[in-house]
Amino acid sequence: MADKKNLLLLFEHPTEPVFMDKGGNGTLFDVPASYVTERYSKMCRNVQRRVSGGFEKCVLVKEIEIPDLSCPMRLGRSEQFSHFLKSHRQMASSLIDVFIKMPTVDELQSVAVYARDRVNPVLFNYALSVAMLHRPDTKDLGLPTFAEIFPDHFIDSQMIRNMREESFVVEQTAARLPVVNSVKYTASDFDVEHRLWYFREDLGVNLHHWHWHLVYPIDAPDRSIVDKDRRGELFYYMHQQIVARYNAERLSNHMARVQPFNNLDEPIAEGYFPKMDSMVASRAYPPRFDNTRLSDVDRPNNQLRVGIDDMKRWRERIYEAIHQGYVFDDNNEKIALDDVKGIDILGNIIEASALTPNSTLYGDLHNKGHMLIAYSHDPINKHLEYAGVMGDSSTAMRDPIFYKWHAFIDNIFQEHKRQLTPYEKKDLSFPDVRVQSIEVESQGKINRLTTFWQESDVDMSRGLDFVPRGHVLARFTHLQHHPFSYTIKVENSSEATQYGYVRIFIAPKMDDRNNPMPLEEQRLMMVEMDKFVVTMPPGSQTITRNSTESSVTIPFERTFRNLDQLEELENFMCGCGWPQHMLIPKGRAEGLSFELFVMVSNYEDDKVEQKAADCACSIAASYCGLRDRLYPDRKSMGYPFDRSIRRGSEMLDRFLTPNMRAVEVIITHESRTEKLPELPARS
Ligand code: CUO
Repeated sequence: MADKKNLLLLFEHPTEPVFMDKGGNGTLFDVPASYVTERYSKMCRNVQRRVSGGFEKCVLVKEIEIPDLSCPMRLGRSEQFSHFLKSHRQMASSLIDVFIKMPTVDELQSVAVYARDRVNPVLFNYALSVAMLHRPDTKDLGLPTFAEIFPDHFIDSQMIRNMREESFVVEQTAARLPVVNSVKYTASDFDVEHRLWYFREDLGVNLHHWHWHLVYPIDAPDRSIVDKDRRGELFYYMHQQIVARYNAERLSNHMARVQPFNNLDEPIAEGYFPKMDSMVASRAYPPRFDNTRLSDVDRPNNQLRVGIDDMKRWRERIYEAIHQGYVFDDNNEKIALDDVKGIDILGNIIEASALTPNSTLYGDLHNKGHMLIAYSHDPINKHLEYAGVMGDSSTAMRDPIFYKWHAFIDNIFQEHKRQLTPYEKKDLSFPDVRVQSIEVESQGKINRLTTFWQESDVDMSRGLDFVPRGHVLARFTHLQHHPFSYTIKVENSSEATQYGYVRIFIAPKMDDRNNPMPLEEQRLMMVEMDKFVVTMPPGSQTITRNSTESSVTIPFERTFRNLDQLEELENFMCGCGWPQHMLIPKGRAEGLSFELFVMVSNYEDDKVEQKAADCACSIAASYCGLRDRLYPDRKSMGYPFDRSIRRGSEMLDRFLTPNMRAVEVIITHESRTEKLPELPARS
């Protein structure tokens, strides 16, 4: 019986032949001769002897009858894979199906070894990841972070070159120096949008987005892989939160909120030059020049044909459905867009996932939008160029247009939310429970938070192909904040113990013109910080909670980590989650005013009956849900700010019921970098 952990080795060194050593300790797959590709069939054993320097561990690979892989093999090994492309999703689905149907880990390992050198490496990674995540016998494995396997999706080409040089020249791993990621390398200060480099190009932010789309595939061979609890709603909410967070960063940088990309005929003012080379495609990610206009895309090689008229038609039909309050399914039956399920249905329609009730009528608005933008530099493949960064979930968030695009998408969702009856006081109150006070404390200061820059390292060695083995660290500079804690004083004036759901949000106090922000605007900028259950015996009590416990984030070590130090039980869904180091906005040097909002709602009304967790992973549920379980909150995502505000509560203080409280918090940015300790001199 194969050790299932060996499957993880198949992710490493993704473009090297499968028979090369893996795991950094000379582990070799004993590949059956019939599995070796023709190119290497005669030299495989010699190469193994040469590269391994006497291998320490040999993984036996069972020879089986290989299922038909012709569908996933249609995508060339050095082409670019995108899950936003339907044709690529079909290929991935077919491979996921093969992997999932293998009856044992032995057979899964066998077919994966065979497929690895024959299908596109990124497609292989995606399909094997999805399959392992959903197979009962592999889902407890902690998969390697995508950035460690495909560093080219996260760092500039200069850095990859420097890491290769370091690996090649410095034989002793301990003597290798980290390769430093240049800060602010994608544009000059002449580009105003570049002030947001630290958000758009952050490793953890991009990893979160890639991971989310892996956990929630658009399409899969088995509907249950796509049909997760409130999946459409989570698509809406997670992306709405990204836009809200981005807007808080824009205000921190004295910039107006992002303008939605409403007019598809209008040129895209913001260009983006990624300065990254794809290791798989051996090509640079194409740039997009300032003021590029979208054009109809017709790329037969990608089986992609979509016009701007298609997009407008889909958008109008979706708006019409929202205003009518129902959509039509494939059988022309009406499905109501009601208060509870409406947003979930719309999420599946707009994204559009395989759960859309009618893809003919409502099309594929969001995914095709990504591809229209991603191919705007070469819409008819005249220059044989690949997609720009918008074509891939691991790179899309680098580009300023991502936020304009998703602000446009969010506007559609918000139009639906505006049709719903605003929450009345009775929908928001929790009788007998009063929040008496709230404060945050950090470094001995009350209601003052501080951000700064920090350096951190990630070992990228397993993603570097065709170079000598051993650790190679990439050093990133990223935003960081001092940890903080909330202190919430609550009074339960009833005579029974009550259970509360504490919901914490933060939003800027003033708008881009420095005017106090009406709640109807501010609610769209409310960023979820945490959500947790508390037990409240009768009387007053003090609740404390640390920022590191947030239900939105994954711990810092999950982003900047060393694979070797991971606990084995860490599970894959835990990789999904907003990075802890980006929990709060940057703020300003002189301080920027935010409102911290706390609500304690009645957990008896909010709780969801569900089976007990079968794994330790229950973090970051707010944006990522819980694996194999229901979303742990019966309320609509974003509650209580997901609907228009009731009349008479135009500003936050008038919205508050006794079970809510808000306090001003100032976020100050210190422009200093917390460096890592000095490194030993190179020997
Ligand atoms: Cu996550 Cu547009 O869906 O990027």
